[in-house]
Amino acid sequence: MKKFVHVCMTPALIDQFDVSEAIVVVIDILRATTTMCVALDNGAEVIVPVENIETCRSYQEHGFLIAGERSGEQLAGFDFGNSPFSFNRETIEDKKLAITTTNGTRAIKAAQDRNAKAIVVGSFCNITALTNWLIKQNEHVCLLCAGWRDNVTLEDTIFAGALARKLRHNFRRFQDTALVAETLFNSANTRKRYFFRNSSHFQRLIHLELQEEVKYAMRRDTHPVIPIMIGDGLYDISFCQDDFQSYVE
Ligand code: 3SL
Repeated sequence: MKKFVHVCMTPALIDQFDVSEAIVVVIDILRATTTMCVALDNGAEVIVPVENIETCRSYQEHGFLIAGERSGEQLAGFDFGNSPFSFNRETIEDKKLAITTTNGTRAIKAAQDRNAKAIVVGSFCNITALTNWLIKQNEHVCLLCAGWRDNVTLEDTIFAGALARKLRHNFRRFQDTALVAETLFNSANTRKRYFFRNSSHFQRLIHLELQEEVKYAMRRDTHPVIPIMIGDGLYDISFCQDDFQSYVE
């Protein structure tokens, strides 16, 4: 029997699917999960996602760099905001990073609170590596869209649809949300920029003059890394030598 793939459109709906028996893929295309993939691919040792601003700040005393935004803007006193462009080899290689974002880190926390079997991070920049890895695991999969403050967002749903379509032959859909997301992706596919342009978060980022970041977040397979939660931190999965189960249990 094939395993399920489920699309959870916002963290508010997470309780509709038992993630304790599933790999949760946290999705926040603009920009948190794109940024996390970039930072790990450029050599970050670990990324600790933190929900609360003050907790994140406290990591500074423990030798961490700290990154954070609220409503897209960098937090005062933080080393970085949430731009994928901030994390190149010079700034992040072999460094430890703690990060807090409006929705992305919150979605990771929601999956942790429900005892997800494993938590990984997805974005267009790692979609092929992630697809191949998920197919190999043969576990239930929950594609958890971070959305915006518990609302559905277009860009996360489009990505969930892209990934659900790639997984379609190896998994069964749990509910229609996977079909809805796939259908949206099919309409958007070659016109993603046009679709994104009308979305609320795109408008927010344009206001902050971050259009280059949006373009970057739409590119596929630029960072073929799989960030996986082990304890409190995200690590490049190659660190587990393909035996993630013995690390996450
Ligand atoms: O919501 C989040 O986690 C962020 O990715 C939002 S922003 O792109 O930094 O505005």
